[in-house]
Amino acid sequence: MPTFASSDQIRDLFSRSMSAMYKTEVPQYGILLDLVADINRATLEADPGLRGQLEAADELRRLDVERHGAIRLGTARELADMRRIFCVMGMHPVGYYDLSVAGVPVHATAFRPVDDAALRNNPFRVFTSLLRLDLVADAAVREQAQAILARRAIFTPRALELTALAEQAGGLSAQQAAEFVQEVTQTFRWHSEATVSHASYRQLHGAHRLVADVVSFKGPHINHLTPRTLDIDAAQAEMPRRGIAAKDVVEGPPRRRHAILLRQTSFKALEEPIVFAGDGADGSHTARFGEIEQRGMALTRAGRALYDRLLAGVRSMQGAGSASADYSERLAAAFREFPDDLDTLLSQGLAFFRWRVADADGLARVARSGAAFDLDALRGQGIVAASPIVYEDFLPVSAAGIFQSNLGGAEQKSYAANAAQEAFEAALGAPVADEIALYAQSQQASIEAVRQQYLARQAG
Ligand code: OOG
Ligand code: NI
Repeated sequence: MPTFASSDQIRDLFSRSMSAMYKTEVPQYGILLDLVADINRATLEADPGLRGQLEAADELRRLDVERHGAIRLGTARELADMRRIFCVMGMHPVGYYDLSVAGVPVHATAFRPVDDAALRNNPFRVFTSLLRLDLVADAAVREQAQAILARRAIFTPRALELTALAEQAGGLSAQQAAEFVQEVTQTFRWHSEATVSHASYRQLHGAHRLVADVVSFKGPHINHLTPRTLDIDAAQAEMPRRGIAAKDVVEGPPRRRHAILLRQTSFKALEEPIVFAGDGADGSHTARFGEIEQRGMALTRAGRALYDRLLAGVRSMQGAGSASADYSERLAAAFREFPDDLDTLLSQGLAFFRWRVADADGLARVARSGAAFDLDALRGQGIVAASPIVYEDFLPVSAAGIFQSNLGGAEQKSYAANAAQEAFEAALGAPVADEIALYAQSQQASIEAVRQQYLARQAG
């Protein structure tokens, strides 16, 4: 039996490799990393309770390596190969995001680890969009884009070879894994030479800026990498102090005592010089930016429905990214309806929790008394504890806001709501997992583990 590098190890290597590359490509990203590290350190020092909570949930370890990236692919074939490659790193497609409702001609999934141990190790995730040429009205542009995309190969031959090898052999050796990571990283590099002429670029751009971004280059450059902060409002305030212009509003829910889902802010995409093909004309393109996020607890279907309803009252999908001056007050006012204490969130079934034994002696005492297993009673006595499960996914309205703040306010195409999950899954070559079902499983597994300990004490 050969020894394989674990998928956790490969993912960790890959996320570090991408981070190192993006730091040299976009120096502002390095500034964001330092800023987030400083704020996280200060937040933990000021709030020992939070530190203890994160430590108990074994979440402190992953904080420094935690980030997500985003890429935009052009064809079904690219997406299907991407799925195979991410699978080697233990990253699987979770969730379906339809961005057409927000005027962006893509749909997407998030590749991420799905099991608890892998998430604790390194939760690296990549928001992966697929261009939808079917939403481009101009047939000539559509065909031109298709023809250009059909000619390109975004993965190196060696990356695909090593992927096939991993699939056949069931893994990669440490040496192969290092080579694999290096090869795959190449795909996401920035190319300052476009593969199309300036005239073609302008045509593609006319259809939608996203079309130009996906079609005009050799490959899908990583367009941002996002570290996780423990206090996004502090991060937002610190960005201008370090010479970075933050977008106006923080996406997602308002600030709360107990954070839910995901809050995000970003700085605008850089205008970068491009040399075009054929005519050799100089021009520029804006695609790459920086983002910071704060993660809160995962919500149940009921909790998510409440979130979506409250958010929709404040902001429509169409208006995402262009918020009015009193937006944060209106947001805060709307969310007063969303309970902000853990007991209520738990008892009303609004959020997911991970259960654990907090007092093993107490558990043994109650178990031996012959009482039937009663989770709520045990929690009431402080014998078991429940802490919120972190939200590992993305939010479509926020993603739309992020896309739009980087497309410039002028870009406001509207497409009819047009979810096409089946077509996406056909392109992907696999179904996407339902993220809410994953959180429910994880909660259930934690309850089952507590119950097993209880039964073992009862028997022993
Ligand atoms: C992806 C935007 C979505 C997020 O954090 O919601 C995203 C993109 O711009 O390609 O990364
Ligand atoms: Ni992002």
